[in-house]
Amino acid sequence: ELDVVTFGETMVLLTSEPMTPLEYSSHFYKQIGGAESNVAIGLQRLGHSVGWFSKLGNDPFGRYIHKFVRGEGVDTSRCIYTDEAPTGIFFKEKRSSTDIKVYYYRKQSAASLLSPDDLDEEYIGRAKFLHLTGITPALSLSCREAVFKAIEIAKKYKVKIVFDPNIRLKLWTLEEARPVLLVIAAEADVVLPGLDEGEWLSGRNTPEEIARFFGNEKLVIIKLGEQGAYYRFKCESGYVKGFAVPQLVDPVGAGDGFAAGVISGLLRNESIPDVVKRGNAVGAIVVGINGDVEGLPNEGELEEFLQGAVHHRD
Ligand code: KDG
Repeated sequence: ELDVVTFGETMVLLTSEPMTPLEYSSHFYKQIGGAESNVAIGLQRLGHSVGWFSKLGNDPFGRYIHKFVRGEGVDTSRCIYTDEAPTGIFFKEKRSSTDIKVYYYRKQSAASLLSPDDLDEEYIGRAKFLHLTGITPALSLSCREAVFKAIEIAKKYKVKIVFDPNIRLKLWTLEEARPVLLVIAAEADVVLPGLDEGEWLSGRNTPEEIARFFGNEKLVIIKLGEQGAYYRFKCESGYVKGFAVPQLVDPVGAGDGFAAGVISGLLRNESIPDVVKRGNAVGAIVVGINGDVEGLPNEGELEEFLQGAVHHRD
């Protein structure tokens, strides 16, 4: 019995030497990154049971990703290996903690071959939540179909859908992305856009208007970075202040940490403001540490942070 199931592309992440342009970096740190596995690992560390799957290349990087995610305790039993394509990789160039660029080498990767046939209906159907991101439908047509099949399964088994739009303009244009992401958002029970994503998708520009655009029957949480987040669910709405970030080291992965915190709060049946606070807290912790998953806190670390935390000043 899993609390959460998620799927999508995880890549080997090669990070250049600190403050060194990629072009001049001779050494690279090998890590992993992928929005969905980041969320899966975050939730697992917070004590929940999670399943993550992908299509991996039958190569050393595919096996490395599989072992890493499994090593965190995430159920990877539905991962599939293929000989048809290699595991995707990406590079992170850190010129400073605020100037970070990523370079993808993922076109026609193993994960882009994921298709509806790769989904185990019962496996998804038994979960409490299905977590989806807007990255997967951008990877290929078959990936997009897999996302829609997963939504169908979730509806059939009454699994709640959490959707993070995660718009990646290196993968598709806004014009291509918008209609697809809006359909997924409409099917979701929980939608977690950043403010700019909310603006792009809705054409509106305040958190209140954006949340209203997505509808009244779902929990919409608009991420506002250090300022925290705005939520709306039926007739409940409000701002939840963010936390002061002691040291901004690497903002990549903050949104995934936020999603893990939110889903964790929902699984614990917390009040909506507390759910949002938990998302804010995990996001704030993640940005203080290098890497996409390295900073995700375990339960004790999150409790400690929440007890000693200082709110962000306006
Ligand atoms: O949210 C962080 C992700 O963007 C990163 O881990 C890599 O999944 C990734 C992507 O497609 O950008």
